[in-house]
Amino acid sequence: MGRVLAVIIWIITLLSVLMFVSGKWWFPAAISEHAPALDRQFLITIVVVGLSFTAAQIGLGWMVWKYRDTGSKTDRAVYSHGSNRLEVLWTVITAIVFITLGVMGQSVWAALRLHDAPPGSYSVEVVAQQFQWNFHYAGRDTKFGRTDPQLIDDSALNFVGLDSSDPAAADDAVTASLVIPVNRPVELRLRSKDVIHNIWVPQLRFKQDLVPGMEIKVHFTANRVGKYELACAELCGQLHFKMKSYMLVLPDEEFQPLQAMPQEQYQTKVAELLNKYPLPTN
Ligand SMILES: [Cu+2]
Repeated sequence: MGRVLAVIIWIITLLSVLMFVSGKWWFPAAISEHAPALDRQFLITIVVVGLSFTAAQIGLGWMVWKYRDTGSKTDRAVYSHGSNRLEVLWTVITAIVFITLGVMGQSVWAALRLHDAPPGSYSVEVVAQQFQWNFHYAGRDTKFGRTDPQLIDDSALNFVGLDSSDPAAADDAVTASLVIPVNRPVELRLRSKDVIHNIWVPQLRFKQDLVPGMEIKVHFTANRVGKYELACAELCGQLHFKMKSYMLVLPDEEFQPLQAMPQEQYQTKVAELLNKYPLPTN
């Protein structure tokens, strides 16, 4: 029985490794400037973790094989207190490996979150709520109209609490899809009206929490035109699964005219563009 168990452990290990090595199940094609650095870091991490996993499982199988019950009456169990030296050694090695991986990866993560968006970035206010996305655009004047939580009225479709008496609000648009220009840095100002949500577009290699009471600023540059699925990646309530939308990355000739459109025309045009672009196939 001991031998069978050892072989099963080795087979499961081999199949698990093959799943990754085959490349059949992998990320979708990336569409952002920072993606290659992130993917490189991910690959390093998965190789290091994969090697440790394989070594540990081969060792486990070998122990199961070696110390299996052979039916011999003279084989007696030995009690061991363990080895402090070994415990310290593998804890220190593990700590060094994981801290090194963390330090190597933090520059990509921090560049998009802790540094200010580059000048000339296109800004979008994102207001998440159970269970929908609201994207607030500044319009032609590039100035966001004043918003006030007191003015939020979902029944009147004022989801972000836009103050219509503010002149800067006159050309603002609020839609359920994220529309951004290609090859230009985009800054998102993330807020939530109720619980923690998470904005995630796998192709962007970007994922960030939206926390009530905080405005979190992040930025990135999308470099491929198209339509991509956008999901809430934080279990935010019973209808969490419905909290999905699309991100449109548009070329200049389609993006610029949108900026000049009043809210109603803007919505119609966005719906048209959402129909025009197919979802990526890889
Ligand atoms: Cu959510």
